[in-house]
Amino acid sequence: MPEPDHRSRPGAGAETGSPSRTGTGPEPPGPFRVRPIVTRRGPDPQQERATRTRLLVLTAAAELFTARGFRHTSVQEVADRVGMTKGAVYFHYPTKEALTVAVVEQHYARWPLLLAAVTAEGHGPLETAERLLAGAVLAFRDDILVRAGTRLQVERPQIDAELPTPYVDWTELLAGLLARAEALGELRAGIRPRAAARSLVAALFGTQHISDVLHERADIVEHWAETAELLFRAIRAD
Ligand code: LUB
Repeated sequence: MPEPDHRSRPGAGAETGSPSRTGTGPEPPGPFRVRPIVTRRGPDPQQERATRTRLLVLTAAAELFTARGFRHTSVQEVADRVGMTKGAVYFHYPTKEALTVAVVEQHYARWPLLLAAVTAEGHGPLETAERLLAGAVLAFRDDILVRAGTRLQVERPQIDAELPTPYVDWTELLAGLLARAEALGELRAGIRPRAAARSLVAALFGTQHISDVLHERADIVEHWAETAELLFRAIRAD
């Protein structure tokens, strides 16, 4: 473990790892589990500073991973980007793999926030699914941590770390919404919620990937609008 420099708090080794990994209790069921957070009696300025530092590091890493991928990004470059020593970065994330896992976890941490925002709009389940996917599309275009997490998932075979399992949480979430839509008579007869959920996830994954490769996602919104119209017309009852 490298020595922390002056930017880091000595004795805070237990904080290494991702910010969302601080809890140890059992995870509640359901997709996009939010890990429990250790609560404190009052604000801890050192803790807050460490959290801010980690976010800066993760954002810099996400920019580099998005542009160059895992293999062509070094911890030294991440450190240079945030004006820290490599040792200070290693203090928070002991390996490039730990940094990578933390970035991918931040990707998935975005979705509970989107889900809460869309759910608060109070639409029916099918409309909720449509709006969630439209919101995800904007994040694939604009959110550097989402973009980095997506590229890193594609590079899984090159990364010697256990990344969160991709695709399953979105499939679970959409299958649940479509099952509710079915119960309300909103689904076309014969449409199976889970099969339709898998198709939606595959379609969105494919759309964002193709748009990324061909146009750096500049056309993702239009392309997803086309595909979503086709798919939701197929699954919605007349
Ligand atoms: C989504 C990606 C990219 C699925 O859920 C995931 O893991 C995803 C990254 O791995 O697309 C499409 C909703």
